[in-house]
Amino acid sequence: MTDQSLLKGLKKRAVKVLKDNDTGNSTKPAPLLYPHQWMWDSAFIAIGLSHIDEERAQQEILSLLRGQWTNGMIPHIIFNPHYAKYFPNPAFWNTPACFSGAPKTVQTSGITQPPILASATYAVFKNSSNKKKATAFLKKVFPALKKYYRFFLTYRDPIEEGLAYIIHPWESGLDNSPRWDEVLSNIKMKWTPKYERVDNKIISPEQRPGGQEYDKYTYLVELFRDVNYDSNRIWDENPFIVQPVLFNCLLYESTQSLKEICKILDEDTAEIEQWTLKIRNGINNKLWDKNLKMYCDFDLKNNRLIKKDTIASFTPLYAGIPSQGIADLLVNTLMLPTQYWPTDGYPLTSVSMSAPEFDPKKYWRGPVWININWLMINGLQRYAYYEEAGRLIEKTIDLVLKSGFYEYFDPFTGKGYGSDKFSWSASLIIDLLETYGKY
Ligand code: 2M8
Repeated sequence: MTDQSLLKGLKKRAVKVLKDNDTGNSTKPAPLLYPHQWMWDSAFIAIGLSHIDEERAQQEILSLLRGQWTNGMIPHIIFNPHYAKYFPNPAFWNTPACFSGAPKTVQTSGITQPPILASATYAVFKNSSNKKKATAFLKKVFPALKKYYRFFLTYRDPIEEGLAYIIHPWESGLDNSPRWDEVLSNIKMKWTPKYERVDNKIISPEQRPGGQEYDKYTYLVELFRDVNYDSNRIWDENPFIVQPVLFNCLLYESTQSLKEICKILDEDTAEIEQWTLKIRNGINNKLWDKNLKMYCDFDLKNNRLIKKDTIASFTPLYAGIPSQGIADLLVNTLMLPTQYWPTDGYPLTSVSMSAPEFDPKKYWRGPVWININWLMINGLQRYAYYEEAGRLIEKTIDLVLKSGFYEYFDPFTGKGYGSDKFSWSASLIIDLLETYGKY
């Protein structure tokens, strides 16, 4: 067990990262690399903030809702007009000119991100000591939240399978994952986008996605802009339409949280309960591969399962989707020293160490991420793997004690990569320290 004074110091430093990245109403994910407000980052950030400043945690979520489109979508970036250096910038997305339902008061991107927001909102409520104020906060955000989740069932599940699809790797949150390699390499671009990257001037290019991937990312944004962000045309014309397991597990768990929020507010739960049932069946019926004994993503354009050994396949544990028997199988694989839990290093790798694509340095292709460890700690607890969850908490805390609040980490050496002072790393460490205080 780690020395208590070390942990106190760690918490202080984590709080400072969040304070330094605070831009007023919201928290940027990182000082230079990500200078705006990001959707799932802010959800993770609100969870950590809820332990240190309840009102500020609520504010983080309220700030995100400013960006909501009239169709219910909450965009993955809300731009801060004071920071210019990020690509693609607001002019590139050009959302208000292309889509009349985009907000007029803030500039946003035109895609969303993994929908963990309702679960974060519920956590903010549960962690609050002033329940009266926290209930008023829930009342305020509930209509927008419900509209956001209805967006997925309405616009992102046209064939009614109970599975939301994503339209861009950036929507997955796991942007450069090997899961998208084949879909991306099959995209025949009708033009070559012209643009200038900023990210690889701030961070060493070996830790960031390559030029070919960025061309495809940019090409897809141009395509959405050209069809005015119209859902039907994107469904017809976009070569990247994928139903990811991580995304749908967070969607599922959030509908459960939304149901709990309904109970607190005395709202009807019938519609939400239907969503929950549909999504659970969708994940178990379509994304579980019986032969491989693995949860996969589904590529709707090429009509096939994406069978890649990455950590996303284990996220159904977080949402409580698998039976105990299947959970036992998943946990067994997760802990193998040849797969996600290196013997002398730091778990969990984001891609299996046995996969040909595994790269311990590159963004979403092998390094350890704190948000993923946090999801898996919750998943292990959910299936009563308390000892394993405890070991993962200790290893995660050791990692940031050794290297600081980096964006991602080398699973063998613990070296930090990407941006230093990364907000969700700090925020989720605060949550782990507060929730599992004995560590
Ligand atoms: C990364 O994604 C952004 C694009 O959205 C980028 O690379 O510029 C991902 O790790 C994503 O999951 C994260 O939300 C974002 C901000 O931390 O950075």
